[in-house]
Amino acid sequence: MITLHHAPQSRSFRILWFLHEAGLAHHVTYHSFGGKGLRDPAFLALSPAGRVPVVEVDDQVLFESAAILEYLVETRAPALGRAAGHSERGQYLEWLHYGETIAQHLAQLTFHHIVLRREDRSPVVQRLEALRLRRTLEGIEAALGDQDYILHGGFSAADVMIGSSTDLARRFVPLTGLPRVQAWHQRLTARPAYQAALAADGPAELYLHDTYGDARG
Ligand SMILES: N[C@@H](CCC(=O)N[C@@H](CS)C(=O)NCC(=O)O)C(=O)O
Repeated sequence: MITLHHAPQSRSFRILWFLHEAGLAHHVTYHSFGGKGLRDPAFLALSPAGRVPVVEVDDQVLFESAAILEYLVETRAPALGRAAGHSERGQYLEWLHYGETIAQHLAQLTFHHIVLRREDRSPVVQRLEALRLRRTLEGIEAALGDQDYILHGGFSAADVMIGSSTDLARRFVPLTGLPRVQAWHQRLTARPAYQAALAADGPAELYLHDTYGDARG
């Protein structure tokens, strides 16, 4: 049995969604960003920086979402990846890790719209990070071309990685002017596995509004 340490509306959704895509039996241990839970010594023993996701699998503990996805693809769901030697291997790895390029801006925007006290928030950071986040989505728009998914060969864990971050990005930047990203995002969120993961995400505690800042128009 795979155990996923998860917090709602966070990067661990990537793993939750993937587990449903791959049809892998799993147990979810829910954590909260409130309180000291993620800094508890017992949790720090699993995740050195006190972050989610963490996965317990095959008698090991794994952290870092892209590494976890790679491991699960390699050991249990090869059809959702591109193995070494595959013509799309390089692109697969690029987009798998691009999720963190998107997420770094999401983290800044989350701090400056939600987490920090109002007087500590920076409108400059809010504006700059929204522009930089938008730029990451423009990169996906250009790469999608006429494809249904980010790789020509079809749906993969790379779509899960960048799709999850794009889903959160909509809260800070509108997807207007990005028609391929919009269609791809709709395609992803209509997938039964995405919907099943959403139902298991747990109660929202971070993003209580649909949109913040620029995305409010
Ligand atoms: N690169 C890591 C980042 C993990 C990460 O920062 N997770 C956030 C949630 S999205 C977290 O656990 N934050 C808790 C904290 O900063 O205390 C990954 O992709 O797994």
